[in-house]
Amino acid sequence: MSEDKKSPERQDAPREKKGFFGRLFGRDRQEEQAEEAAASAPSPASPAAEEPPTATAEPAAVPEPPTAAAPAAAAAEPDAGQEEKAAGGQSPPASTADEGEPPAPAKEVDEKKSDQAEKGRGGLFSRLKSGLSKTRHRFVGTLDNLLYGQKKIDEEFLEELEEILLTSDLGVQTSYRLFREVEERVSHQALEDPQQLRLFLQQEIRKILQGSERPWELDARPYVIMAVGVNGVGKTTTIGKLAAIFSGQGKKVILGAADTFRAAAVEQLEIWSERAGVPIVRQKMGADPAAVSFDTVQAAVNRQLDVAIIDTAGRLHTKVNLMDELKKMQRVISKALPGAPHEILLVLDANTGQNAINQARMFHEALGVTGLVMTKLDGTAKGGVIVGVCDELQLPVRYIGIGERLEDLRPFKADDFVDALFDRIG
Ligand SMILES: Nc1nc2c(ncn2[C@@H]2O[C@H](COP(=O)(O)OP(=O)(O)OP(=O)(O)O)[C@@H](O)[C@H]2O)c(=O)[nH]1
Ligand SMILES: [Mg+2]
Repeated sequence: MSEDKKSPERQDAPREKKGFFGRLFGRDRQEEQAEEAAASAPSPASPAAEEPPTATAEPAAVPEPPTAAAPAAAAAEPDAGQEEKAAGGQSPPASTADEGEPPAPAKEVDEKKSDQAEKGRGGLFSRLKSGLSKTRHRFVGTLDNLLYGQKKIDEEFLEELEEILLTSDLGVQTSYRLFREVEERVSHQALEDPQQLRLFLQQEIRKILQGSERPWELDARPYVIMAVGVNGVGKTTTIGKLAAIFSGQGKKVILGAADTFRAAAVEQLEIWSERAGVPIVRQKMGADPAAVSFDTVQAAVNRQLDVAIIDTAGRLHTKVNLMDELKKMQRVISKALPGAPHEILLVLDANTGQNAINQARMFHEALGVTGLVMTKLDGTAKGGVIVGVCDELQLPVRYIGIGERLEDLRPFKADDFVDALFDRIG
């Protein structure tokens, strides 16, 4: 921690921070409690108990056999209607020139620079920029206010910077690390100009995010993806969009409606399956999610499909029994196809701020998450949390969600993200 390096005047800062952290974590707990209350209301206590035993497609060797399984043949066939074009295209490579250039002093210069960036990247970048506008205002906007007219980096400036970093939702650990690095450079006179500091932070955040931009190779056939995450983060929507994207790339996709807690959840996935023109495996409400997963994978194998994507119920990471059920699904899937699931895709909602970091830790610990999707970056000022998640978890971010439209699920490009985030606010 940075306290040991501080001057006596700055010894007050930790006390302030304690109050600040108290508020921070208090808020997260409230959010968790609200989630818990919302989640516990509609879910039947034990879906498996409601399911009458029928002939099962599951091999006897499975340790915790699902109680029921409709045959894979019961899966709905592809619906030809309403197919949407997938937004599978990647953004053009982003410029990383920002860090090497002196910061533009005047607003006109900023706008010109921004216009040039637009031309190079087209409308996708501008959509990302507008999606990230709330986060940009909260973090970079506040930072720019601090930097405005500032000639030198002094104690007072550093204190304000520390506060900005901590309130930016980058995550406590990441904020402290970045702040310590700034302090270190300032104390060695390696960072003297406040404008250099903007470039330094931009560069550090870029490095963190670049570590999580890794190619997603679907290196098995069928490639089985199990989407997990707490209630309402956007799992089903993301699965639907992914189905359309993969299908648009010529891959044969099947969906598994293993969120059997709510009838509406199956219907929601069915609508997406129709839109994407891909089949879906489903059973009635309350069926064993592991059985649905098993059937989905078996159908993908039998029909020689490329990708199977399995939806799961919104789980509270604090409820161990629910996490156990996800583990059971994982085991059952591996019985249907050794090596599967190939991807445990954790969906996180940027609105949950730093709580997303806790969720990522818990899910990773329990299931071994292999990839992330960060949704709803458009409606929140807390999008900085993606930096904390990447820094602490070091997991690949596959896609980001910047809106409800199909094309708003975008492959994660660290350079585009950082450029959009640090774009000067006109
Ligand atoms: N603005 C915005 N809304 C999104 C995004 N992704 C998902 N949503 C919305 O978030 C809401 C919840 O999405 P779902 O896909 O139902 O979430 P879920 O995780 O499956 O929820 P449960 O099944 O209840 O656990 C829906 O209204 C989606 O349209 C996004 O990137 N931006
Ligand atoms: Mg859902």
